[in-house]
This record gives sequence, structure tokens and C-alpha cells, in this order.
Amino acid sequence: MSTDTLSAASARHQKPSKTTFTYGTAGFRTLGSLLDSTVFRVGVLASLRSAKLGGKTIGVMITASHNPPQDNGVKVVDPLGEMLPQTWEPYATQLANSDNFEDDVRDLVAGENIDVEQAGLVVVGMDTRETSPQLLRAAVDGIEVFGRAKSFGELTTPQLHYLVRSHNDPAFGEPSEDGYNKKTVGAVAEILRLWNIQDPLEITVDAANGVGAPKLHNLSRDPIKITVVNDSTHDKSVLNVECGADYVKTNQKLPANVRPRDRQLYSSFDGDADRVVFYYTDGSLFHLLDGDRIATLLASFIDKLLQQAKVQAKMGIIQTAYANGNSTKYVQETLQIPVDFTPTGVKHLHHKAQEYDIGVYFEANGHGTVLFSDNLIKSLKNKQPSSPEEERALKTLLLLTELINQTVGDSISDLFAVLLALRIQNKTCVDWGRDYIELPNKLFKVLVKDRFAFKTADAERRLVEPAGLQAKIDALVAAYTRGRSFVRASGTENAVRVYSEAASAADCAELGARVCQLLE
Ligand code: 16G
Ligand code: ZN
Repeated sequence: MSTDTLSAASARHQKPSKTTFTYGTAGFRTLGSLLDSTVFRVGVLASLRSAKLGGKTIGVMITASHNPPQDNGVKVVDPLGEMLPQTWEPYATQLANSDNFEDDVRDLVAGENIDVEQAGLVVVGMDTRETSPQLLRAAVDGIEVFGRAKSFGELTTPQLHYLVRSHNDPAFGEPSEDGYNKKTVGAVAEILRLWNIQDPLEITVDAANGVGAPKLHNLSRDPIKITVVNDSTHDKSVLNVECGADYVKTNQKLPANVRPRDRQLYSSFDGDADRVVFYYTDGSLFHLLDGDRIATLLASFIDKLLQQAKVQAKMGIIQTAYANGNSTKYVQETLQIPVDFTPTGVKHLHHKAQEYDIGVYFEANGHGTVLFSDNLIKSLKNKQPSSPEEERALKTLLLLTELINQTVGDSISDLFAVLLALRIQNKTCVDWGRDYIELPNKLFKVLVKDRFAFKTADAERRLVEPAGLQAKIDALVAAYTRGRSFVRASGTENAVRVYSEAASAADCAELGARVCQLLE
């Protein structure tokens, strides 16, 4: 297309002055009212990415996940459903801030040797925020300068990832929301049938008043019975407010509108349904079952199935520094599964997980999935079972590779995988909570002058800058039994995060507060 179109289109999306945009861990994220030009420019970038890859389908998702209602965001999804590669992140940042947008687009096209005629399809989805529809139109406007746009309207983030992948890889599933639903419900129904389970899977889900709510309603059909609370997507002011996975994990308490029966399992999604956490109450006690727990539950379930199926596979669990120390200990000592650590953010965990036949990755906040390698899937398909038990385990493993979203963490499929793992193993939520006892832990947010001054190493577990600070943290930590603390700059907020953990809650709070004081 001509540069005329680019200049005419970009004139409709003026950049606000005095705002700097950064493509970070979760794409661009800030007040929705500031994002029109950025989203338009991301649309242009996405179609150039498609052209660079010879016309492959690319995705654009408009969401700010668990952030407050007035925020919004945008991120680009690559052909197999992965995040935009890190090498392209600086292009996104540069274009978003450019005062010579057309020149910079031309430079990018020349520098990456892109034939813009090759630009193909870009699929677009959005969450339920007030600013999302107008931002979606801005994205489409940008995409159509060079390529073609197909809008799917409201979607969960993982559904958008699924759609991108299925457009490029038809074997992955039908490229429609209905295709996603069929694949998910089909796998659940088939697993229940294999294990001769008659009762439906039942649970109450807090959908954070976000897009997960209508999507769960669409899926709730035999053999799945979901009760959804916090499903007010029409009231735009209540998204993620006193509810949702982030609220429950951060505050370690029940969300609004969940009135639990004791020792029953409940669950919370975040605003775009790519995180899930579970919990139950016992008298006055609240028990959180977070991402660390999901990882251990699914890994031990899959391990059992591998044994029954008589299949050898290399399995690993990927954690971040936020994983509870006792979860790591449980995985290494009881489950005897190797653990790797990566920095926070899906792209880091996902890549590490791909090094295994079965890579289980979850952040403590509930974002994660299980990746199965192509080789493993092939050998599961080729294996001749020698007993009905072996056959059932083999089929279950193959169905889990269909159910569990292979592109990104997905609240919906993770929810079902967890419910199946519990049901098949006859495990109650109370049993699950007893697998290991969490060390008391606490998260602090500290506002500092320059968060970029905080540089980490060793999967964010140690500070290398500012010089000398890590030695002071080490000295504090040494005074507490099972003490652990780390400091890292947030990738999504203008703040520094401090995590502390210790054998007692009082020690944990004291250690965290003392580390925070070091930052003042
Ligand atoms: C983003 C990440 C999430 C991470 C969080 C940390 C993706 C898709 N999302 O939301 O995985 O836990 O950032 O936020 O990678 P922080 O850097 O502000 O602590
Ligand atoms: Zn999210």
C-alpha cells in the first residue's frame, strides 16, 4: 500500500504529548485514554510482522489483564501463539514514541528487509473494558494500512492465542471461538468417559467481572457445570475490583460475592482469563491454592499417568523467585522433579519449559501451563498399550495435550485440568492443601526515584545494582530461620517489588519491612 494511506491513517491517531510508552513484559499498558495512537501503531507493526514472516497470521490483543478499569493495553502474538520475540520489542517501543512515524516505519521496512506486499491476516481480540472497542478500531485501522484485519470482538487472551495458532496450523483446531470451545469441552468429556465418571465437573468461579464470565457461560454445558460470580461485564467500573485472581493472591483473602461452604473448592480468574487461583475455607481459615500448587498437582498427576502408561519422559517444573520455598522443596525432595528458575514473565518461563518433553510452568500468581513436546506426543500416539490401564493412561495423556492450552496460560483449560486431576485421583481440596505447608510470605511495593537502577541476576534472585545493596539484604536474611528475600523492578508498574519469606509470619513481615527500609 502507498505511504499516503499510512500518513492519512496515522493522522487520525495523534500521539499524546508528554507520554512515553514502553513495550514491557505484558506489551504496552497504561491509561486506556492515552493508548489510541499506540494501538494504531501496534496494528501497523503487527501487519509488518506478518509480512516479515511471509504472510503468516499474527495476533493483537487489547487488554490490561488484572489492572484497574481505567487502564488498558495491547500486545502482539506471534504465529504459533507465542509472545512477540524480544528482538521486536524495541521496534514496538520506538514506533509508539516516534515523532516521525512514517520515516520510522520506512526504516523498519528497509532494515528488516520486509516486502509489505506479503502482509497477511492479523486477528484481533479485546477484553471487556470501556476503552477496548475504540482501541480495537484503532488496531484495525493500523493493520489495514498494509494487511488484513479480522476482529473477533471480546475474547480471553488465551483464546486469542489459540486463534492465531489455529489460523497458521489447522491441525491445532478450528480457527473460531466455537472451535476452541469444542476442543476444550470435547477433551474434558472424553477424559471423564475414560475414567467412567458420571457426575459433571462442578465449581464456582469468580470471573473478576471480566471477559472470562461470558466465555465460561458459553462453555458450561454437559458435563461441565460452572457457577459464575462477579460476572458484571456491563458495569465497566467493577472489573478486578475486590475480586479476581490478583486480588485473592495479593490479599490472601476471599473475593467479594463468594460465600463459601467449608472445605469446598472455589476459583478466581483475572480480568482477561489467563490466570487462575483456587482456595477453600475451613472455619475461619482461608487456604489459598496458587500457581505453585497448580504446578505440583498437575506435575504429580501427569507423572502418575506416565508410570501407568509405561512411558519415559523428561519432565521439569519452571518457577520464578516468587515460588514459595516449600513448594520448591516439595518438588525436588518429594516429587523428585527438577526445578528451573527464570525471571518473571511468561516468555521466560515458556521458553525454558520447551526444553523438556513435559515442561510445567506456573508463576505463583496463577499464570501458567504445561507444554508437551512434539516428540513426546508422537511417541504417545505410536505406543501400543499392553493393558487396559495402560491404554487409559495413554489416552488421558493425549487428551491432556489437547485440553491444556499449548500457547499460553489459560484460566479455562487450567481450571478443567485441575478439576480432572483432583477427581481422577480422588483428592479433595483439603488433601491438595496438605501436600506441603507454605512458608509465610509477603509482597511489598516500594516507590523509588528510578526503578531502572535496580538490576538483577540469577533469575531475579540477586541484585547486582545498586552496588552493595545485595550484601545488606543477605545480612538481614541471615538472621531469620528459612529467611529469603529479593528485590526486583516491576515490569508493569513504576515501582520496585520486595518479596520476603521466613519460618514465621512475624519474621516474614519484619524481614520484608527491613529490606524495604534499605531502599529508602
Ligand atoms: C506481566 C506478566 C506476568 C507477570 C507480571 C509481573 C505476561 C503475559 N504477563 O503481567 O507473567 O507475573 O507481569 O508484573 O508475561 P511485575 O513485573 O509488575 O511484577
Ligand atoms: Zn491476565
